Amino acid sequence: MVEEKAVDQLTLEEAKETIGPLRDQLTQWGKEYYEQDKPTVPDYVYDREYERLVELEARFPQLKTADSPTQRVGGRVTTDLPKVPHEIPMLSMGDVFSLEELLDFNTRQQADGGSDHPFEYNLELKIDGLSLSVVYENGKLVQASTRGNGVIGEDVTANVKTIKEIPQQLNEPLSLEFRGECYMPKKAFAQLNEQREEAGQPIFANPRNAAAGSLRQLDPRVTGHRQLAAFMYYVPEWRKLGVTTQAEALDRMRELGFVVNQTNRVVHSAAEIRDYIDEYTAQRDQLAYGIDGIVEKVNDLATQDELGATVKVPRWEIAYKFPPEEEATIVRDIVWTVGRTGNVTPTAVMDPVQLAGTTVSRASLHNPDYLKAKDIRLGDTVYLHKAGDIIPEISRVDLKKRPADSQPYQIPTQCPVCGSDLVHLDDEVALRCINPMCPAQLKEGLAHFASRNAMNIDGLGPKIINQLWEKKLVHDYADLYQLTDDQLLTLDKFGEKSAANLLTAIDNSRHNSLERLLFGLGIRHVGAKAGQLLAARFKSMDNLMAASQEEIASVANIGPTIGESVATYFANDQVRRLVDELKNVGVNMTYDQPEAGTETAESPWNGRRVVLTGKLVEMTRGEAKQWLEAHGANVTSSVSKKTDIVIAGDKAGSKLARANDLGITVWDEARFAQAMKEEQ
Ligand code: 1X8
Repeated sequence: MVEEKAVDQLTLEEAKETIGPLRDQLTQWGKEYYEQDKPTVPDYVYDREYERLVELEARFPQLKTADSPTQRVGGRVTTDLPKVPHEIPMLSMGDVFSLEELLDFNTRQQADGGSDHPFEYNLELKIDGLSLSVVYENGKLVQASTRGNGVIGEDVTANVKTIKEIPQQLNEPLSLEFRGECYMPKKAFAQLNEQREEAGQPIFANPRNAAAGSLRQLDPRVTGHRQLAAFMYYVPEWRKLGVTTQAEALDRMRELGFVVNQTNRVVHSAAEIRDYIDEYTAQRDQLAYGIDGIVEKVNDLATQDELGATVKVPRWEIAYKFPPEEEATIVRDIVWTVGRTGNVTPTAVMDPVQLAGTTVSRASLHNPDYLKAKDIRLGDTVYLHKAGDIIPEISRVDLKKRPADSQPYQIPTQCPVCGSDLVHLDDEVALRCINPMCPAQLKEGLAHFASRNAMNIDGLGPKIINQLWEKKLVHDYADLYQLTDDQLLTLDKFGEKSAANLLTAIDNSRHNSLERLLFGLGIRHVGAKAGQLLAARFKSMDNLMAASQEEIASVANIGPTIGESVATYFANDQVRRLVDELKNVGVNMTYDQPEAGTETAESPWNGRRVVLTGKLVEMTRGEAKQWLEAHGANVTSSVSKKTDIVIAGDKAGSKLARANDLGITVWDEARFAQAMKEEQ
């Protein structure tokens, strides 16, 4: 074979001739590898040719096609990167949302630090990107890693070498770690999304996600084309730099060859802090990169060390987060969806608007009380913001723009899916459909049954369940175990291989230990932890079904609420029939081995002590508790030094105050919702 010409030597004509066959070859190899599990070439051959295609497409974007193997989501480009431990943990930062809170923080910080005068602060912009650690030996870049969970990050050395702001060689032969923020400039982000949209690829929600996605590529060439940038801002071992203040550390980093943001300012008073915040709040949209707040650091580095850190965050720095952006739009519809537990929730559907980097057209209205309290009506002009910069929420109605013929919105009295009467149970704000055979609930229930912490049926996600449901192939959990190859082949994009894989996954789940089934059934209040406790105590489904409410309630950590719920559940004839059917199709009904912790071992929540306080809007405290426990957390009722995280909703009172006194990490609901999303 003739030696291949380097991509940068090719003419457009030559590129045209090579790119088609190359794409076909890679597609074929990809199929063999991913779908048939039968690769016909070694990985390095695939990788080499794949890289050639990436290069070709980068040099001749006009030759790029939507069906190119490089456009596939998932696949090789997003597989796991090697892990690296951080010798000095990469902490996150506490945050405040107003100048008042910031000044309160400063007063407390000064008192805690035993200082009789206000600290000098260095103010910096909070860049909307992801934290990066870079390690140099004798002035040479040897390792770069992401924050990961703060203790273990991902090795992104090869990718970071493509970022021109990060020198591979420092101007001095230092051996030291530096930290900063990797980000994607606004322009690069807009261009990237434009390209992706044209190529039919999913677009990135915001520059932060784009930067994270680009930095975590397996192929550094892909990263290289993403125009990432970085600002450095921290030296954990500052003494080795010969500096005494944060402002000096920034200057030294610049001398060493890093790009350091020039906007930092040393300040001494509340007035100066306010001015800085005001200036950058106003300039924010004009900057070439996204910022989501201001970082305030005690300028004197020795004082920083004295202040130290709580379990999670340094005491010497804090983030002031900008108030969320607001956009006006019009409510066109309110749609109601039925969840697994029969909870019927309203969602406002609005004219799409751009909000903090994404297009938004829907916002949850949570429950009828919320809707009534805000008096949101069809045709209303409303203001949207993003809670915690993530979840779209209606902040208020513009009454001046309300149409003259507007009517209060009528809350439905019938289930939108099955038509049965809706009820408001005592002590609940939620509207519920209590028909246990409501199709919406059954469908959601199937998804829960198959989910990772329940029966763990790999490949059986909501989309496939939806198809199985629409084709009337399954009605209840037991039907899953009767599915055949022929039936699965009728589903979209299902071939022999995927059908066989799914059948195997379903078949394997028959042998799960009892606790998974108990959780999977979706009995109210029975999370993964309660399932585990009940399975361990009763050993078999028959024993549990024969137990009285009191016996169940008396199990340690179970209590009367779960006791009543479980007893009521198993007293139902339909439930008993379902259990019989599950037995008949061979689902294991006994407790096998203590599985405690194994399935949740990887969750960052495992073993964490969490306290919930205040009123949550997106979910009930019970649901939050259930989720946390399913992910291995210990949810306790009082705040102590041992508490890891306090999740505080609206009107949180003494527990929140105590958490603040003890310096415990406090999350708002949006932050928690984000963490839940990350765990999905
Ligand atoms: C995060 C960030 C910091 C700074 C800027 N942007 C960020 N996203 C800064 O210090 N200038 S510090 C930080 C953290 O400690 N997690």
